[in-house]
Amino acid sequence: MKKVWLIIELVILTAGTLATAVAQAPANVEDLRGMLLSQGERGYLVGHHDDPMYGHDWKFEEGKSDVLAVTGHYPALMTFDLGHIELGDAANLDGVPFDRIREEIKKQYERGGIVSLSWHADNPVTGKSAWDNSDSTVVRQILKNKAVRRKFTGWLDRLADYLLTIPQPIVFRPWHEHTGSWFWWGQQLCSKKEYLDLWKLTVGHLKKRGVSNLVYAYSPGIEPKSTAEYLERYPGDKIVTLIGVDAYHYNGLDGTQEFQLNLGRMLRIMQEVCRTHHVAMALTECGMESITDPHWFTQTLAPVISKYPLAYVQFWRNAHDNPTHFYTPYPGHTSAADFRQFCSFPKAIMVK
Ligand code: BMA
Repeated sequence: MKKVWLIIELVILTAGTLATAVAQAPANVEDLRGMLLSQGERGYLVGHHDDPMYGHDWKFEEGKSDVLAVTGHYPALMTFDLGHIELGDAANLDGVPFDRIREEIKKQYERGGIVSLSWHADNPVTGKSAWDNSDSTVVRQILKNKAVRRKFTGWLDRLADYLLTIPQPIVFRPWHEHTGSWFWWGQQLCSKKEYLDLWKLTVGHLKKRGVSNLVYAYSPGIEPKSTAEYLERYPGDKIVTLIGVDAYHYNGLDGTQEFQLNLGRMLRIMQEVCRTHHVAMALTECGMESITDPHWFTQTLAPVISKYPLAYVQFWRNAHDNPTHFYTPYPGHTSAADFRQFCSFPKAIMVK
């Protein structure tokens, strides 16, 4: 009998949690800001990059999602990347058409969810990718060299043209992981002032072009060791609404302790920042590639994040063309049951 009640209770709890997911998507940028700032008290939106675009072994199938297939629900946050919008391309750096991103944003808000966009912009000096860190004068040249500045503001115009076609309020997360030095805007590639001026140029230009549907996210990597280091290149509360961290679990089971220590330190730092700044906090990217630990979500990640008021937890993408590059399980994967459990925790928010 007891067992039966326990099962019924669990079913009610699970159904209740999932049914009370985000009831209504924010209608405008003020709603989104308000939602993010108070979201942490209610629980974290579960997020997945490129979720409805492709998965472990499929691509562009209407309504499909690996998260949906495993949990029965869509993630409440979907994230997409605008890399190559600056080139005037029809599809982004991972082959996802920008028209399709616009359509999926609309669908996600109809479900009651939200969207965040990142931008792996190419290197405007060398013409290579965002990861081309061969030249440490790129940001300076954007700011000081007339020809490069003209080229770059042209890129911002293309970004603005696209954003102006999106009516929904969006979390925009440019110049991310800048505390590392793998992107052309990274720590060793520009000075503090140059980095901050890059932000100002970006935000100012988009505003000038009439883009008014963005709240901005600041998302360092796990390099900062203190609040001061975390805030070293912080653009300020007037620009930023949400602070985060991009934290990945490397080295399989051997890397568990290191991941938990790094993530724990970053979350403590971010909570400290939230005490003195009017911002929300989130895990802006995370995951364990290939999820070789079948209990990673409930036993490695959950214990570290459980006591923090995170607005969202965003898992990276499940590539369709690289069988080991995935961060949420697909049906049949050894971590599927664990992820399902993680997504049914009372604090985890999904959408129908
Ligand atoms: C990286 C990898 C790449 C991808 C890039 C931009 O982390 O997933 O395969 O091209 O992000 O989305």
